[in-house]
Amino acid sequence: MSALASLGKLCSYNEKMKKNPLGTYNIAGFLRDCWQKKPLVLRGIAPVLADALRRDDLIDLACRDDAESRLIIGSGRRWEVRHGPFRKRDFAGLPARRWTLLVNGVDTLVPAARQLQNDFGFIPYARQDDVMVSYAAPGGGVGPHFDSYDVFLLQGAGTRRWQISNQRDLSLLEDAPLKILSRFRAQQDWRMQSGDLLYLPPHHAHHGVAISECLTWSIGMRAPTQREIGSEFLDYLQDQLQDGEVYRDPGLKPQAHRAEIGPQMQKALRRMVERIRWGDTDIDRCIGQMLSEPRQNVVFSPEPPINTQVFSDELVKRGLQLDLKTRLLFDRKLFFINGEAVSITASDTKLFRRLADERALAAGQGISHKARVLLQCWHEAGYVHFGDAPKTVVARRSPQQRSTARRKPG
Ligand SMILES: [Mn+2]
Repeated sequence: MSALASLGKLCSYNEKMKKNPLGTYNIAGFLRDCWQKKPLVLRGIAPVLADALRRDDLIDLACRDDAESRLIIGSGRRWEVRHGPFRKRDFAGLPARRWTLLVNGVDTLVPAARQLQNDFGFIPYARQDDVMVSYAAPGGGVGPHFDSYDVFLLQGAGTRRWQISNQRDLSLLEDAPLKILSRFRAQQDWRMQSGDLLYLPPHHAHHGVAISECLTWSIGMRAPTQREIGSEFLDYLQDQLQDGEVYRDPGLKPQAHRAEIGPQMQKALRRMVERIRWGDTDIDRCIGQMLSEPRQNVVFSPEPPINTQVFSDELVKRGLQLDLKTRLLFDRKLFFINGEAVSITASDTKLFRRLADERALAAGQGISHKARVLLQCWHEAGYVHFGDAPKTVVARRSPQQRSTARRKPG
Protein backbone atom coordinates (compact mmCIF):
# COMPACT_ATOMS: atom_id res chain seq x y z
CA MET A 1 0.00 0.00 0.00
CA SER A 2 1.32 3.47 -0.83
CA ALA A 3 2.14 5.90 1.99
CA LEU A 4 -0.65 8.14 0.81
CA ALA A 5 -3.24 5.38 0.80
CA SER A 6 -2.25 4.20 4.26
CA LEU A 7 -2.36 7.79 5.51
CA GLY A 8 -5.83 8.11 4.06
CA LYS A 9 -7.00 5.00 5.90
CA LEU A 10 -5.55 6.23 9.17
CA CYS A 11 -7.24 9.58 8.71
CA SER A 12 -10.63 7.96 8.28
CA TYR A 13 -9.81 5.82 11.34
CA ASN A 14 -9.04 8.96 13.34
CA GLU A 15 -12.19 10.59 12.02
CA LYS A 16 -14.20 7.63 13.30
CA MET A 17 -12.54 7.93 16.72
CA LYS A 18 -14.01 11.40 17.01
CA LYS A 19 -17.47 10.18 16.00
CA ASN A 20 -19.91 9.82 18.88
CA PRO A 21 -20.89 6.12 19.21
CA LEU A 22 -24.04 7.22 21.05
CA GLY A 23 -25.28 9.07 17.94
CA THR A 24 -26.78 12.38 18.93
CA TYR A 25 -26.93 11.41 22.61
CA ASN A 26 -24.56 13.58 24.61
CA ILE A 27 -21.63 11.67 26.14
CA ALA A 28 -21.20 13.94 29.18
CA GLY A 29 -24.95 13.58 29.78
CA PHE A 30 -24.69 9.78 29.50
CA LEU A 31 -21.83 9.67 32.04
CA ARG A 32 -23.72 11.95 34.41
CA ASP A 33 -27.17 10.34 34.19
CA CYS A 34 -26.70 6.69 33.18
CA TRP A 35 -23.14 5.34 33.65
CA GLN A 36 -23.16 2.95 36.65
CA LYS A 37 -26.66 4.21 37.48
CA LYS A 38 -29.42 3.23 35.06
CA PRO A 39 -30.04 1.50 31.73
CA LEU A 40 -30.33 3.32 28.42
CA VAL A 41 -31.73 2.28 25.04
CA LEU A 42 -30.65 4.09 21.88
CA ARG A 43 -32.04 3.24 18.46
CA GLY A 44 -30.23 2.88 15.15
CA ILE A 45 -26.81 4.17 16.12
CA ALA A 46 -24.50 1.55 14.52
CA PRO A 47 -26.32 -0.23 11.68
CA VAL A 48 -22.96 -0.81 9.93
CA LEU A 49 -22.25 -3.62 12.39
CA ALA A 50 -25.04 -5.76 10.96
CA ASP A 51 -22.67 -7.03 8.31
CA ALA A 52 -19.30 -6.98 10.12
CA LEU A 53 -19.52 -10.64 11.22
CA ARG A 54 -21.82 -13.44 10.17
CA ARG A 55 -22.80 -16.73 11.78
CA ASP A 56 -20.15 -18.68 9.87
CA ASP A 57 -17.43 -16.15 10.76
CA LEU A 58 -18.27 -16.56 14.44
CA ILE A 59 -18.16 -20.35 14.08
CA ASP A 60 -14.71 -19.97 12.42
CA LEU A 61 -13.57 -17.93 15.44
CA ALA A 62 -15.00 -20.48 17.88
CA CYS A 63 -12.85 -23.16 16.20
CA ARG A 64 -9.62 -21.27 16.91
CA ASP A 65 -7.42 -22.17 19.92
CA ASP A 66 -6.81 -18.51 20.69
CA ALA A 67 -10.53 -17.67 21.07
CA GLU A 68 -12.58 -18.18 24.23
CA SER A 69 -15.86 -19.70 23.14
CA ARG A 70 -18.93 -21.29 24.72
CA LEU A 71 -21.94 -22.99 23.22
CA ILE A 72 -25.09 -22.77 25.33
CA ILE A 73 -28.09 -24.92 24.55
CA GLY A 74 -31.43 -24.72 26.32
CA SER A 75 -34.03 -22.48 27.92
CA GLY A 76 -36.11 -22.26 31.12
CA ARG A 77 -34.56 -24.56 33.70
CA ARG A 78 -32.70 -26.91 31.36
CA TRP A 79 -29.29 -25.72 30.23
CA GLU A 80 -26.17 -27.24 28.76
CA VAL A 81 -22.82 -25.45 28.38
CA ARG A 82 -20.01 -26.67 26.09
CA HIS A 83 -16.61 -25.02 25.96
CA GLY A 84 -14.49 -24.36 22.87
CA PRO A 85 -12.33 -24.60 20.88
CA PHE A 86 -14.89 -26.38 18.70
CA ARG A 87 -14.78 -28.26 15.43
CA LYS A 88 -17.02 -27.27 12.53
CA ARG A 89 -18.95 -30.51 12.86
CA ASP A 90 -19.94 -29.63 16.45
CA PHE A 91 -22.41 -27.19 14.89
CA ALA A 92 -23.85 -29.58 12.32
CA GLY A 93 -26.19 -31.51 14.61
CA LEU A 94 -27.62 -28.60 16.60
CA PRO A 95 -31.37 -28.05 16.86
CA ALA A 96 -32.96 -25.26 14.78
CA ARG A 97 -33.86 -23.29 17.91
CA ARG A 98 -32.68 -22.37 21.41
CA TRP A 99 -28.92 -22.34 21.25
CA THR A 100 -26.32 -19.61 21.30
CA LEU A 101 -22.61 -19.39 20.58
CA LEU A 102 -20.58 -16.84 22.57
CA VAL A 103 -17.03 -15.78 21.70
CA ASN A 104 -15.10 -13.55 24.12
CA GLY A 105 -12.07 -11.39 23.35
CA VAL A 106 -13.17 -10.80 19.74
CA ASP A 107 -11.39 -7.42 19.96
CA THR A 108 -8.07 -9.34 19.94
CA LEU A 109 -9.07 -11.22 16.77
CA VAL A 110 -11.26 -9.02 14.57
CA PRO A 111 -10.37 -5.42 13.62
CA ALA A 112 -14.05 -4.34 13.53
CA ALA A 113 -14.43 -5.35 17.19
CA ARG A 114 -11.28 -3.44 18.15
CA GLN A 115 -12.65 -0.46 16.23
CA LEU A 116 -15.83 -0.71 18.27
CA GLN A 117 -13.80 -0.49 21.50
CA ASN A 118 -12.00 2.53 20.10
CA ASP A 119 -15.37 4.11 19.32
CA PHE A 120 -16.43 3.55 22.93
CA GLY A 121 -13.17 5.21 24.06
CA PHE A 122 -15.20 7.78 26.02
CA ILE A 123 -14.96 5.00 28.60
CA PRO A 124 -11.19 4.82 29.31
CA TYR A 125 -9.38 1.81 27.85
CA ALA A 126 -8.34 0.91 31.42
CA ARG A 127 -12.04 0.27 32.18
CA GLN A 128 -12.70 -1.79 29.05
CA ASP A 129 -12.49 -5.55 29.18
CA ASP A 130 -13.39 -7.12 25.86
CA VAL A 131 -15.87 -7.38 23.03
CA MET A 132 -17.96 -10.54 23.15
CA VAL A 133 -19.98 -11.51 20.10
CA SER A 134 -22.87 -13.91 20.36
CA TYR A 135 -24.87 -15.65 17.68
CA ALA A 136 -28.27 -16.98 18.70
CA ALA A 137 -30.63 -19.26 16.80
CA PRO A 138 -34.31 -18.25 17.18
CA GLY A 139 -35.32 -18.63 20.84
CA GLY A 140 -31.65 -18.74 21.86
CA GLY A 141 -30.10 -16.87 24.79
CA VAL A 142 -28.24 -17.41 28.05
CA GLY A 143 -31.27 -17.05 30.31
CA PRO A 144 -32.17 -14.27 32.77
CA HIS A 145 -29.04 -13.24 34.69
CA PHE A 146 -26.99 -10.28 35.90
CA ASP A 147 -23.37 -9.31 35.35
CA SER A 148 -20.95 -7.67 37.79
CA TYR A 149 -19.78 -5.16 35.18
CA ASP A 150 -21.25 -2.48 32.95
CA VAL A 151 -22.02 -3.58 29.42
CA PHE A 152 -23.08 -2.00 26.13
CA LEU A 153 -25.15 -4.45 24.07
CA LEU A 154 -25.16 -3.52 20.43
CA GLN A 155 -27.50 -5.41 18.13
CA GLY A 156 -25.85 -6.66 14.93
CA ALA A 157 -27.90 -8.61 12.39
CA GLY A 158 -31.39 -9.84 13.37
CA THR A 159 -33.77 -9.00 16.21
CA ARG A 160 -33.45 -9.75 19.91
CA ARG A 161 -36.00 -9.19 22.64
CA TRP A 162 -34.46 -7.75 25.81
CA GLN A 163 -36.32 -7.77 29.09
CA ILE A 164 -34.64 -6.02 32.01
CA SER A 165 -35.29 -5.47 35.69
CA ASN A 166 -33.66 -3.64 38.59
CA GLN A 167 -34.98 -6.27 41.00
CA ARG A 168 -33.13 -6.76 44.30
CA ASP A 169 -33.69 -10.51 44.34
CA LEU A 170 -30.60 -11.83 42.57
CA SER A 171 -30.82 -15.42 43.82
CA LEU A 172 -29.74 -18.02 41.27
CA LEU A 173 -31.01 -21.39 40.08
CA GLU A 174 -29.24 -24.17 41.95
CA ASP A 175 -27.45 -26.88 39.97
CA ALA A 176 -27.55 -24.89 36.72
CA PRO A 177 -24.30 -24.91 34.69
CA LEU A 178 -24.54 -21.12 34.29
CA LYS A 179 -25.78 -18.16 36.32
CA ILE A 180 -29.59 -18.06 35.90
CA LEU A 181 -31.85 -15.93 38.09
CA SER A 182 -34.39 -18.13 39.82
CA ARG A 183 -37.08 -15.44 39.99
CA PHE A 184 -36.78 -12.97 37.09
CA ARG A 185 -39.53 -10.36 36.87
CA ALA A 186 -39.25 -8.18 33.77
CA GLN A 187 -39.94 -4.47 34.26
CA GLN A 188 -39.07 -3.24 30.79
CA ASP A 189 -39.25 -4.96 27.43
CA TRP A 190 -37.63 -4.01 24.11
CA ARG A 191 -37.19 -5.43 20.65
CA MET A 192 -33.69 -4.51 19.57
CA GLN A 193 -33.10 -4.24 15.84
CA SER A 194 -29.84 -4.01 13.98
CA GLY A 195 -27.89 -0.94 15.19
CA ASP A 196 -29.82 -0.50 18.47
CA LEU A 197 -27.88 -0.16 21.72
CA LEU A 198 -28.74 -1.18 25.28
CA TYR A 199 -26.52 0.00 28.14
CA LEU A 200 -26.79 -1.84 31.46
CA PRO A 201 -25.12 -0.87 34.75
CA PRO A 202 -23.64 -3.64 36.96
CA HIS A 203 -26.07 -6.06 38.67
CA HIS A 204 -29.03 -5.06 36.50
CA ALA A 205 -31.01 -8.21 35.68
CA HIS A 206 -31.51 -8.89 31.96
CA HIS A 207 -32.86 -11.56 29.67
CA GLY A 208 -32.20 -11.54 25.93
CA VAL A 209 -33.94 -13.95 23.57
CA ALA A 210 -33.42 -14.09 19.82
CA ILE A 211 -36.64 -13.40 17.92
CA SER A 212 -34.99 -14.21 14.61
CA GLU A 213 -31.45 -15.58 14.36
CA CYS A 214 -29.23 -12.74 15.49
CA LEU A 215 -25.79 -11.45 16.41
CA THR A 216 -25.18 -9.23 19.43
CA TRP A 217 -21.97 -7.36 20.24
CA SER A 218 -21.25 -6.84 23.95
CA ILE A 219 -18.74 -4.14 24.79
CA GLY A 220 -17.84 -5.29 28.28
CA MET A 221 -16.20 -3.32 31.07
CA ARG A 222 -13.84 -4.39 33.83
CA ALA A 223 -13.49 -3.19 37.43
CA PRO A 224 -10.85 -4.73 39.71
CA THR A 225 -12.06 -6.03 43.07
CA GLN A 226 -10.10 -5.22 46.23
CA ARG A 227 -9.01 -8.85 46.33
CA GLU A 228 -7.63 -8.65 42.76
CA ILE A 229 -5.70 -5.43 43.22
CA GLY A 230 -4.58 -6.53 46.69
CA SER A 231 -3.27 -9.88 45.54
CA GLU A 232 -1.63 -8.25 42.52
CA PHE A 233 0.07 -5.71 44.77
CA LEU A 234 1.33 -8.38 47.16
CA ASP A 235 2.88 -10.17 44.15
CA TYR A 236 4.40 -6.87 43.07
CA LEU A 237 5.91 -6.33 46.52
CA GLN A 238 7.26 -9.86 46.53
CA ASP A 239 9.08 -9.14 43.26
CA GLN A 240 10.67 -6.05 44.86
CA LEU A 241 12.06 -7.98 47.87
CA GLN A 242 15.75 -8.74 47.95
CA ASP A 243 17.16 -11.94 49.40
CA GLY A 244 19.98 -10.00 51.15
CA GLU A 245 18.78 -9.80 54.74
CA VAL A 246 18.98 -12.99 56.83
CA TYR A 247 17.80 -13.42 60.41
CA ARG A 248 20.72 -13.42 62.85
CA ASP A 249 20.89 -14.10 66.61
CA PRO A 250 24.46 -13.80 67.85
CA GLY A 251 23.05 -13.14 71.36
CA LEU A 252 21.08 -16.42 71.55
CA LYS A 253 20.43 -17.52 75.20
CA PRO A 254 19.37 -20.94 76.53
CA GLN A 255 15.56 -21.25 76.59
CA ALA A 256 13.28 -23.38 78.82
CA HIS A 257 11.23 -24.90 75.97
CA ARG A 258 13.12 -25.99 72.92
CA ALA A 259 9.86 -25.91 70.82
CA GLU A 260 9.02 -22.34 71.75
CA ILE A 261 9.34 -19.50 69.19
CA GLY A 262 10.96 -17.02 71.57
CA PRO A 263 9.89 -13.37 71.94
CA GLN A 264 13.34 -12.14 70.81
CA MET A 265 13.02 -14.07 67.57
CA GLN A 266 9.47 -12.82 67.01
CA LYS A 267 10.56 -9.23 67.58
CA ALA A 268 13.45 -9.44 65.15
CA LEU A 269 11.29 -11.07 62.43
CA ARG A 270 8.51 -8.49 62.95
CA ARG A 271 11.07 -5.76 62.34
CA MET A 272 12.14 -7.48 59.11
CA VAL A 273 8.53 -7.42 57.87
CA GLU A 274 8.10 -3.82 59.00
CA ARG A 275 11.10 -2.79 56.93
CA ILE A 276 9.14 -3.60 53.75
CA ARG A 277 8.22 -0.15 52.46
CA TRP A 278 6.01 1.05 49.63
CA GLY A 279 4.50 4.28 48.42
CA ASP A 280 1.99 5.59 45.90
CA THR A 281 4.60 5.22 43.13
CA ASP A 282 4.71 1.46 43.73
CA ILE A 283 0.92 1.15 43.80
CA ASP A 284 0.53 3.22 40.61
CA ARG A 285 3.16 1.14 38.84
CA CYS A 286 1.47 -2.07 39.93
CA ILE A 287 -1.93 -0.77 38.74
CA GLY A 288 -0.49 0.11 35.31
CA GLN A 289 1.17 -3.28 34.95
CA MET A 290 -1.98 -5.10 35.99
CA LEU A 291 -4.36 -3.16 33.74
CA SER A 292 -2.09 -3.52 30.69
CA GLU A 293 -1.73 -7.28 31.16
CA PRO A 294 -3.02 -9.00 27.99
CA ARG A 295 -5.98 -11.37 28.15
CA GLN A 296 -5.37 -14.93 29.30
CA ASN A 297 -4.08 -17.31 26.59
CA VAL A 298 -2.71 -14.41 24.55
CA VAL A 299 0.53 -15.21 22.73
CA PHE A 300 2.38 -12.69 20.57
CA SER A 301 4.19 -13.75 17.41
CA PRO A 302 7.69 -12.25 17.43
CA GLU A 303 8.97 -10.81 14.14
CA PRO A 304 12.44 -11.66 12.83
CA PRO A 305 14.87 -8.80 13.59
CA ILE A 306 15.34 -6.35 10.73
CA ASN A 307 17.99 -3.82 9.86
CA THR A 308 17.62 -0.47 11.67
CA GLN A 309 17.52 1.55 8.47
CA VAL A 310 14.88 -0.72 6.94
CA PHE A 311 12.82 -0.37 10.12
CA SER A 312 13.05 3.44 10.06
CA ASP A 313 12.11 3.62 6.38
CA GLU A 314 9.10 1.32 6.79
CA LEU A 315 7.97 3.26 9.87
CA VAL A 316 7.99 6.56 7.98
CA LYS A 317 6.43 5.03 4.88
CA ARG A 318 3.68 2.94 6.45
CA GLY A 319 3.15 4.12 10.01
CA LEU A 320 2.58 1.75 12.89
CA GLN A 321 -0.30 0.16 14.71
CA LEU A 322 -0.71 -1.87 17.87
CA ASP A 323 -1.28 -5.59 17.51
CA LEU A 324 -4.94 -6.33 18.32
CA LYS A 325 -3.80 -8.15 21.48
CA THR A 326 -1.57 -5.31 22.74
CA ARG A 327 -2.66 -3.19 25.69
CA LEU A 328 -0.84 0.13 25.87
CA LEU A 329 -1.76 2.53 28.70
CA PHE A 330 -0.03 5.39 30.45
CA ASP A 331 -0.22 7.49 33.60
CA ARG A 332 1.48 10.79 34.42
CA LYS A 333 4.87 9.09 34.89
CA LEU A 334 5.05 5.83 32.97
CA PHE A 335 3.80 3.87 29.98
CA PHE A 336 2.60 0.29 30.36
CA ILE A 337 2.66 -2.21 27.53
CA ASN A 338 1.40 -5.77 27.98
CA GLY A 339 2.17 -5.84 31.70
CA GLU A 340 5.56 -4.07 31.60
CA ALA A 341 6.29 -0.50 32.80
CA VAL A 342 8.37 1.66 30.44
CA SER A 343 9.61 5.18 31.03
CA ILE A 344 9.65 7.47 28.01
CA THR A 345 11.80 10.58 27.48
CA ALA A 346 9.74 13.76 28.00
CA SER A 347 10.23 14.87 24.37
CA ASP A 348 8.75 11.56 23.08
CA THR A 349 5.77 11.54 25.46
CA LYS A 350 3.39 13.19 23.00
CA LEU A 351 4.14 10.63 20.29
CA PHE A 352 3.69 7.62 22.59
CA ARG A 353 0.51 9.05 24.09
CA ARG A 354 -0.89 9.36 20.57
CA LEU A 355 0.09 5.75 19.83
CA ALA A 356 -1.67 4.66 23.05
CA ASP A 357 -4.84 6.73 22.49
CA GLU A 358 -5.28 5.96 18.80
CA ARG A 359 -3.61 2.55 18.86
CA ALA A 360 -1.77 3.62 15.72
CA LEU A 361 0.77 6.12 14.41
CA ALA A 362 0.24 7.69 11.00
CA ALA A 363 2.92 7.39 8.32
CA GLY A 364 5.34 10.26 7.79
CA GLN A 365 6.18 10.88 11.48
CA GLY A 366 9.57 12.26 12.48
CA ILE A 367 10.84 9.99 15.24
CA SER A 368 13.74 10.38 17.68
CA HIS A 369 16.52 7.81 17.92
CA LYS A 370 15.35 6.63 21.37
CA ALA A 371 11.73 6.26 20.25
CA ARG A 372 12.84 4.31 17.17
CA VAL A 373 14.90 1.89 19.30
CA LEU A 374 11.94 1.20 21.59
CA LEU A 375 9.44 0.82 18.76
CA GLN A 376 11.81 -1.59 17.02
CA CYS A 377 11.91 -3.71 20.21
CA TRP A 378 8.10 -3.72 20.35
CA HIS A 379 8.01 -4.65 16.67
CA GLU A 380 10.32 -7.62 17.23
CA ALA A 381 8.18 -8.71 20.19
CA GLY A 382 5.10 -8.67 17.92
CA TYR A 383 3.45 -5.89 19.99
CA VAL A 384 3.21 -3.50 17.00
CA HIS A 385 3.06 -3.89 13.22
CA PHE A 386 3.64 -1.66 10.23
CA GLY A 387 0.78 -0.05 8.39
CA ASP A 388 -2.88 0.14 9.17
CA ALA A 389 -3.77 -3.45 8.28
CA PRO A 390 -3.85 -5.41 11.55
CA LYS A 391 -1.77 -8.56 11.68
CA THR A 392 -4.52 -10.75 13.13
CA VAL A 393 -7.33 -10.50 10.64
CA VAL A 394 -10.36 -12.63 10.04
CA ALA A 395 -10.96 -11.45 6.52
CA ARG A 396 -14.16 -12.37 4.75
CA ARG A 397 -12.94 -14.91 2.23
CA SER A 398 -14.17 -15.18 -1.32
CA PRO A 399 -15.96 -18.45 -2.25
CA GLN A 400 -12.87 -19.46 -4.21
CA GLN A 401 -10.61 -18.95 -1.17
CA ARG A 402 -13.07 -20.85 0.98
CA SER A 403 -12.73 -23.96 -1.18
CA THR A 404 -8.92 -23.59 -1.14
CA ALA A 405 -9.00 -23.37 2.65
CA ARG A 406 -11.13 -26.50 2.87
CA ARG A 407 -8.59 -28.51 0.88
CA LYS A 408 -5.85 -27.73 3.40
CA PRO A 409 -5.04 -30.63 5.70
CA GLY A 410 -5.91 -30.25 9.43
MN1 LIG B 1 -25.25 -10.33 30.44
